[in-house]
Amino acid sequence: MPRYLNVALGQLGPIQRADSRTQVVARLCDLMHQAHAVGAQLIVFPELALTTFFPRWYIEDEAEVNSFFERSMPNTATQPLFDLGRKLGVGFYLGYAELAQEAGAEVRYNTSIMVDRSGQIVAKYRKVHLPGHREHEPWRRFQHLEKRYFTPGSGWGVTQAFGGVMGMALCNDRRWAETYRVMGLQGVEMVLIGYNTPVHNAPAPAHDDLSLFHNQLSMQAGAYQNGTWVVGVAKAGMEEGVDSIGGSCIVAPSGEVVARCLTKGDEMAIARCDLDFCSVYKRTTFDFDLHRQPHAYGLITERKGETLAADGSPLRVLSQA
Ligand code: CDT
Repeated sequence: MPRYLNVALGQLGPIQRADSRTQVVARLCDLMHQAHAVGAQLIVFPELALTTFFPRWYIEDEAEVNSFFERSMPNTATQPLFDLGRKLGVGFYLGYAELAQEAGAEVRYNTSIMVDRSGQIVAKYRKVHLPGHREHEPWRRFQHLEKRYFTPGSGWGVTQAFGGVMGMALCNDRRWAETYRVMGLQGVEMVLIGYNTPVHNAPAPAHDDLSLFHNQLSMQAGAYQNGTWVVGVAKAGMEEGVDSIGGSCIVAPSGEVVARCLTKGDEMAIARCDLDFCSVYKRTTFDFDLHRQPHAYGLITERKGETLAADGSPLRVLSQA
């Protein structure tokens, strides 16, 4: 008996700064209704799906920064989405900015949650790969201050939910092979990923024309090399003067795209995903137990990059004899 999961893309168009959370949640609920009408059991929403993508601004006032964060989940603004999901029997993935309390201090994370079909939060993920920069860089057309506003999360777990082995990642994580492989080693069958990706990349403007290609390339490679479904969902379009890519899609373990959004606005698309299709890849080409060679991969965890050790200290340069 195949394990089918009907998964919907819940792509959002732009959210402007003046838009209230109540307005945004109404849009999410509308997408959920559309998904339910065509048989979805799970809908995936973007990263930071409740507000505009605020890391584009350098904000000095801490209270103003915190106004983009959620102190609890669900909360008054998001409760209608949880209620609707429970009523319709549709689970969801939602990205938001989380203000956590840890040992009496506030810590900011870029977070996603997985909510099951009964409206219960069954997993939480905090973004590991925070892109961009920490200080104000006025030469840019707009900022990308995720390193300033967020603390990195600790890693990727997987969760038994929706009849399969589910994982989560957020935006920049999707470009890193390690993201998928750490979950692949835990048998992941579907990775849910929300993203906000400006078309323009200030340090590498020559890549702007390739931004949609790189988005899809990363998710297709991650899916194929780990024998997993990958569901990537954008917040797209012209938000506060910054254009972001769409291209939300569902990728099969074969690496093939089976569903894709066509616009840069609020849009729902759906695919029937057979979770058992993963095993064709996991038991053959990517049978990790049979074929991986961990003895050759030591540098992956020993080093941060070409010049730094994993702890960030400089690598010793060996003098040439
Ligand atoms: N949100 C996010 O992670 N966006 C990045 C933009 C990279 S340019 C600093 C991404 O990888 O899509």
